[in-house]
Amino acid sequence: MKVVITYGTFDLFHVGHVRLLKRLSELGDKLIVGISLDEFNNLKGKKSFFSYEERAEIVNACKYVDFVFPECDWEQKRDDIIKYQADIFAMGEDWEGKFDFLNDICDVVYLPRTEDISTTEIKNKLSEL
Ligand code: C2G
Repeated sequence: MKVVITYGTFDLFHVGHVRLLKRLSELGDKLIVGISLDEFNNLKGKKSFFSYEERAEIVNACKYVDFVFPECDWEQKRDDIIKYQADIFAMGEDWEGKFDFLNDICDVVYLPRTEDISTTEIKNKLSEL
């Protein structure tokens, strides 16, 4: 059973998120996703439109995802990988290199992002309506 782990805010769930989760699910047998708590988003300098609970419910409803859990801080990844026995840690390539320090306990993979869509762009376009 190959377990893939990833993390994100996943606010205003869009095709960029779906396509990434689909590709991640194809890397293994089980995909687990850490969803950023609202408090952690504040640390990331992000304010999400949907609450943690709503974002977790939406991502958990995605057919490519097997399990979601809270992402509370930057430091929990190593413990999570061990706790969930993850074989692959994967993120979109905007994080390229940022998590290579985890490669002593799992494979670290960065996948191409989907161009021309992001939560920020959606918010900007909506504000112009
Ligand atoms: N993503 C993507 N294509 C897009 C937008 C996002 O592939 N057009 C990917 C990102 O690369 C990331 C995932 O979708 O791997 C989630 O993106 P965000 O919700 O923006 O997550 P982020 O704020 O980057 O939080 O500890 C890691 C952080 O929690 C990641």
